[in-house]
Amino acid sequence: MKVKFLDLGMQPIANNFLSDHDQISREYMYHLTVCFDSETKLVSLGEFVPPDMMFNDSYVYHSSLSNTMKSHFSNVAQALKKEFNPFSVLEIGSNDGVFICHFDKHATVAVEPCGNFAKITNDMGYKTYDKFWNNQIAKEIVENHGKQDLIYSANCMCHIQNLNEAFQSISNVLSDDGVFIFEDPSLLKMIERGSYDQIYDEHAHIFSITAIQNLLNSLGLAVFRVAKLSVHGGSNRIFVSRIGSRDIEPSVSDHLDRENNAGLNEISAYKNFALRVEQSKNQLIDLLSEIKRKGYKVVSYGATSKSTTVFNYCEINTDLIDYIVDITPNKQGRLSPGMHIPVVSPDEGFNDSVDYAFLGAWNFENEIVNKEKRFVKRGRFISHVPYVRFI
Ligand code: DWN
Repeated sequence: MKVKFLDLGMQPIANNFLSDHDQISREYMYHLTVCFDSETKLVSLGEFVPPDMMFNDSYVYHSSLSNTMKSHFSNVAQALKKEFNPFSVLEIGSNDGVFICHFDKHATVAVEPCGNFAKITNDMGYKTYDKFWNNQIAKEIVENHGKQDLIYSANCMCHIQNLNEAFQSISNVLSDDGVFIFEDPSLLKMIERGSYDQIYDEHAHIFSITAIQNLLNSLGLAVFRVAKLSVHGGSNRIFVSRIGSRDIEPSVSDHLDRENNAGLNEISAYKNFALRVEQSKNQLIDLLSEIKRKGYKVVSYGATSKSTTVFNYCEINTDLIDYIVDITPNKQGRLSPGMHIPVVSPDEGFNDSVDYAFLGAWNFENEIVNKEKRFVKRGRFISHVPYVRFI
């Protein structure tokens, strides 16, 4: 039975940065709610947005724009090559090629539904299918490239609404003793940190290991290792093989125990989380209002999908945040989804006139604080994770 535990109100498409009045007047909004399934233990959105409204030729998020993520993907690529020595590699959701660029072009194939990004990796020489991951493309890959020894996917499986089909298709493409490795935000970390902004249209599900194990087992697949990652506010890297083909390592039961102890298998933990989310909203509005009342200039740093959730849920607009700075060229010169806060480059907007900066990209706190040493001497960053505070 699915139980709704959180209501984040009407929300826009998190990465739909707007460039003109026509786009503003046609802006798509949907009701963002979150449910817990008491049988499968899966946490999912109450309403899904049609995938091609989110992932298309105008998609703006580039994984390689952060040094943290560039070295993260370089490290994982080296480690996987060393441990599994795969003959063939498939990446699902290859974005700008930040992971596959470490593999041999002739032994690697990718699937990426955002045409602008599929073009980048095709131009780099990696065969990339400009398609959503499903049964159909899985068949095409087996026909054209054979079964795959290593299937990797980062921050993509949780975007796929029909998980049964997605995992079944992976099983169909995986070679008999192949490994499927995927990483996505951790539900446990989200609950512990109160980081409700992990919830937006693209994140159709937030995974616990418990829910993933239930799903995969029913398809003849097993989780044999789980690694905790610090990226994206706390993620899990989940290692999967066919049931019986590898020993299950202690990290799996460690994670299952931790989730159980945190109450993730019961609805009450989610209801408590919802109360904390409401407190966080009130505290953030109070803090920003107080600073504004005193006449200070406040901007936001990082026009993230996460900050779309925060700003729309808390109804934070240009009364409280003057503008957002972000290094992504495709976001600059546009208005943020829903609240229509202007986005400019850090070179243009992050200058001595800024007193406070809300860290929309709080998951890159170290990288950004190190980069902005000059600001830190004078102004202050604000974060709402794990609670509303000055950094
Ligand atoms: O799964 C997803 C994750 C991986 O990325 C997607 N659904 C969409 C996206 O979510 P996000 O927008 O919340 O991701 P980030 O990685 O937190 O976005 C960081 C933003 O901050 C980017 O727009 C780049 C920007 N940035 C910046 O302006 N200066 C980042 C850094 C590190 C900087 O120094």
